Amino acid sequence: GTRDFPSGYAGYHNLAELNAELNKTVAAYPALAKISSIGKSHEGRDLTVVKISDNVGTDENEPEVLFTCGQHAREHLTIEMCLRIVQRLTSTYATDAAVKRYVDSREIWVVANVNPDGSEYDIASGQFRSWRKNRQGAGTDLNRNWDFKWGCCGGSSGSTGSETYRGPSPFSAPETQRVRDFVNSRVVGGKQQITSHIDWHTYSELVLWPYGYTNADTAPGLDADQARTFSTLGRQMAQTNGYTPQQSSDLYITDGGINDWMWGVHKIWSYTFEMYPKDAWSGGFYPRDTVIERETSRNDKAVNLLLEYADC
Ligand code: ING
Ligand code: ZN
Repeated sequence: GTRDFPSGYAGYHNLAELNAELNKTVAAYPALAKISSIGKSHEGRDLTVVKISDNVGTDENEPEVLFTCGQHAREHLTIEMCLRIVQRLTSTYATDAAVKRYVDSREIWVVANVNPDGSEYDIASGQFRSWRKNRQGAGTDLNRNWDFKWGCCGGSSGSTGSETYRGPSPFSAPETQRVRDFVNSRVVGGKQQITSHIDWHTYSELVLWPYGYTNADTAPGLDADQARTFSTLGRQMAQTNGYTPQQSSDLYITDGGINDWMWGVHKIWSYTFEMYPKDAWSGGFYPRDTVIERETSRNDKAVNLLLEYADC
């Protein structure tokens, strides 16, 4: 990118650069990729979704997979991850037999920046503000604003100034509303078409799965078989990227998180990936742009695995 960022970060895409890249990809592969708005952020920026599929203009009866990035403003490497997913699934379609199979047999949705107000604020004027929340008032933690066990269990805060402020009510944030409405719109004939999902975060190198609100392995709506499936696929994906796999409440309790809503409400196999680095000493939320290629391609196999199992 060309924006005003401290040196060593120009390889990251700000919002305008992200949109330019996504538009470029759609222009280069119009039969495979399509971009649309799912509505506006609090400050009026478009939230966009890229659809990738063969016959991309047609709603086919195929399993659907969702990737979401950037719920948290300062986690810029995740934006690069979603951008890579879009670029890889289109540019290698003609040469990678597995990619062709996924694109032909699934409908893949990528929301590359769920919190554009926050990410733009985080880097405005060449600053790294380490901003996490959206830009509504003092900011809401979008990943505590989802309406499943919202605020139930000490895994979020009711104080506006807190980094994990859950908002005054579930879905009080326009950004979570828009993604909710999009996911709800994929219910066709009473059946949710989206079967699987990864929400990308940084950092710690983890693969996490529901529930986040309770330490219990099983809970209403999550039986032992389902918990085993979450764990099996989670561990399999973690084997490909070297991340540590665990139920998300083993990290810490969260309530109102996106994965719990995706599973609790829609029975979508929903994971959180915490990307590079493993610890604060390797750049924390701001690793140099020299790692982007290595650390996003590191997840190619895990993404393929999720796409592979999306018909389960
Ligand atoms: N971490 C996630 C967070 O929202 C997480 C971790 C996600 C825990 C989902 C449990 C469930 O706090 C970061 N870095 O945002
Ligand atoms: Zn995060």
